[in-house]
Amino acid sequence: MTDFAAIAAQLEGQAIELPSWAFGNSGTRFKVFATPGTPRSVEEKIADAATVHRFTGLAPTVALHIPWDKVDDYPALRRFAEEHGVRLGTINSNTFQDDDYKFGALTHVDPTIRRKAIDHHLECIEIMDATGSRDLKIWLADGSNYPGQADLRGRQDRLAESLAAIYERISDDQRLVLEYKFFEPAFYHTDVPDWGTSYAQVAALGDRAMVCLDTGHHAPGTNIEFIVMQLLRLGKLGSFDFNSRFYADDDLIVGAADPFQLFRILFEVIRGGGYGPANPDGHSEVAFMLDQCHNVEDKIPGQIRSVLNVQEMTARALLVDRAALAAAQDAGDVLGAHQVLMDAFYTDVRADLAGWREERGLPGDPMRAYAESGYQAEIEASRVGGNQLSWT
Ligand code: LRH
Ligand code: MN
Ligand code: MN
Repeated sequence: MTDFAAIAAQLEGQAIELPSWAFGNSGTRFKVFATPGTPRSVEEKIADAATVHRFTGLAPTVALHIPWDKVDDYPALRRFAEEHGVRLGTINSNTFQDDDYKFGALTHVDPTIRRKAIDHHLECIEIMDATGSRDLKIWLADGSNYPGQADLRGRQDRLAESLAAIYERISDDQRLVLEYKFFEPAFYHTDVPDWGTSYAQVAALGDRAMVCLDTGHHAPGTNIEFIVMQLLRLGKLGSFDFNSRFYADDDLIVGAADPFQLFRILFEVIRGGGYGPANPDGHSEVAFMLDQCHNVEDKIPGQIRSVLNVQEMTARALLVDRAALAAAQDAGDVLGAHQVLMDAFYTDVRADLAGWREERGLPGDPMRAYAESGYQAEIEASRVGGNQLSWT
């Protein structure tokens, strides 16, 4: 058996959730470039996400962001998704685009604003009930810009109270995941800046509250795989928002900026039992999601490239000879242990993965198959009237 054949079964059933907002137009604060064929409705975003799944077999669910993806009839949206071969996934709340939240949402000093923010989350949970979604993802823009502006401790206490009010409404088959980010839009302090704060807050809530790790939300040089290890060790790594960054929260294609970092992260997920149902030591399956924007490239191939990058690095991380690694580590063989890891990282799995896909009735080269499918030309020609959706 080749090395790849030995790990092939563990690739079965890998699922990477797509963000609906990746299909909308996005940009920087300088300019949003409109891409022809961009969806004009939530349904068109879901149809595009379903297309990514059809070409890769890797993306069976699509995350919604409320209110960006607000509709009148969620059961109908759920049916629409299922008819297109995908399911609705994580519901992302949004308390960062309302004037009332200028000085905070779940942490605000004014109880009426806090109540409004809590109620928004309760509405998200009702949507989850209708869509069949498991996860409520909370990311807060709460923070301050100037030392002295806010009572840091008071805000943390109010956050705990608000989260408890939301968690109370989460049902047994649902989870709350709290995402952290070290800066932006606030620049002096952020109320959930790091994994430790997110961990402290979710640990106080209960078993169904977990941490969401967005790979773009750390200071440069942060050892993200260490955080992955620690959260898995504590049983609190709920999900990933995958993307890559060169400078700040760039939201570029995962694995584009630093494929080796993606490999190291995935190795710790596997090592820590967080990877997939096929993992015999799996104690908690960590949700893989993308959180990306495609500002200058076409969005659907951008998403196809992204899920393929995750699959490729997962395969390489599965190839690590863990017995040899442990033996070298125990023997204090520094360079031997390092080499075991690097041997797996440098293994080119692309041809094997192409064969693996073909065996499953998928295109061996999904990027090429999409380019040749005519789908892009079709959406560019047909999506002409109405408003193309932007990220926000
Ligand atoms: C914040 C964030 C969070 C939001 C998304 C649009 O930077 O990563 O996950 O929901 O961007
Ligand atoms: Mn995110
Ligand atoms: Mn982000």
